[in-house]
Amino acid sequence: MTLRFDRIVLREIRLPLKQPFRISSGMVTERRIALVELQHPDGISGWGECVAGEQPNYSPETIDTAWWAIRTWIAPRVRATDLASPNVVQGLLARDFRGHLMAKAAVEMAAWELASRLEGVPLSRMLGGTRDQIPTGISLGIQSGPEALVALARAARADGYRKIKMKIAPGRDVAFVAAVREALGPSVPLAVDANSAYTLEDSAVMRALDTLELVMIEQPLGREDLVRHAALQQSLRTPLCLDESITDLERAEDMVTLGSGRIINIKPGRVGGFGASLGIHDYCWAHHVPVWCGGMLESGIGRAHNVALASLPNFTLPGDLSPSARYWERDIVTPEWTMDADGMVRVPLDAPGMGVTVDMDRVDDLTVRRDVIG
Ligand code: OSB
Ligand code: MG
Repeated sequence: MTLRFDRIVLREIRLPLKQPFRISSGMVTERRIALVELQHPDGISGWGECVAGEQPNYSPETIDTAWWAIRTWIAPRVRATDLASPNVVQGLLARDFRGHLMAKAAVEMAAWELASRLEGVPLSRMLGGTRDQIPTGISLGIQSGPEALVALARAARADGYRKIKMKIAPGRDVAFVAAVREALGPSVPLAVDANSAYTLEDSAVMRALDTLELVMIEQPLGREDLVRHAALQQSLRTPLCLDESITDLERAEDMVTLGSGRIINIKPGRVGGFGASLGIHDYCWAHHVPVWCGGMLESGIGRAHNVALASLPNFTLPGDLSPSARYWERDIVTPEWTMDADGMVRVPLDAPGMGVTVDMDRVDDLTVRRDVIG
């Protein structure tokens, strides 16, 4: 069946988090999530989720800029057109059209999901995935004090998580992370994520973190910065991992050329979708740079896309792919996402597409805005 979609339904849902999530640049208590449904003329839908937040504190995009971009520029380029494969969508959305990568990704990834349903294959396998389960890590938000963080880290370990990442900010860093290292012992994989809260002036903090045997320090410096990250990496034993700074394949190439980091957190929603993610994955594999799949507090739809991507062979570090119950009282897909006692999330391989069903009653209940294009 030809890949095409004549109608796009945009929905905004509000999904309250069980616990507020704080990073160095802001806090979220309720997610405002834009969902994309691409409708094929034969009645089959492909689903996507936009990872843009409510505030421009992680990237310049927000749910509202993404909504506008999808309506105004993205939909007219790809709707009601026969597409040779989902691979062409990235190119169609790139020509003379800068930025808006999260908005583009929501539609691009929905096109892949639709294509995998039309072809009758699991999304994971359409992307080139080879694994059937993914080792999973947790990302813990900034807490009021070291004791609170230690308690959460202990609980995460007991749940089976394979990696514990802690958000840090100036003043809430070394003492917090050292307390967790002390409490959990030397062999537990720990990481930190600064979301760009530091500068090269903070070398004392970085040197102290460097003694804590971390798997990585994620995005310590500015989101557009590769030069200073290279200088910092030179001075540390701990690998730097870049998240915000890697917006496309060329930025990944620059990271390797400059030595700005040794690991990449690929979030398909950040880089414009699966096409760019596959390019970054393959490049990193060829250059012996491990990658892992980060999260953006997605609902079960975004989670499905991330799990499918994380099944590719060079995703060798645990992904931030916590199960549904960690975030929500009730997710918007069935079955909900779960993790076993060994910290593994199963890749759904017994059905075409993303492998979970959108709970339309639940989505309807949560929808606060709806827009139909076409
Ligand atoms: O930097 O990885 C990040 C959430 C919001 C914004 C940025 C980040 C995060 C996370 C959440 O770490 C990970 C998850 O989805 O569980
Ligand atoms: Mg990050």
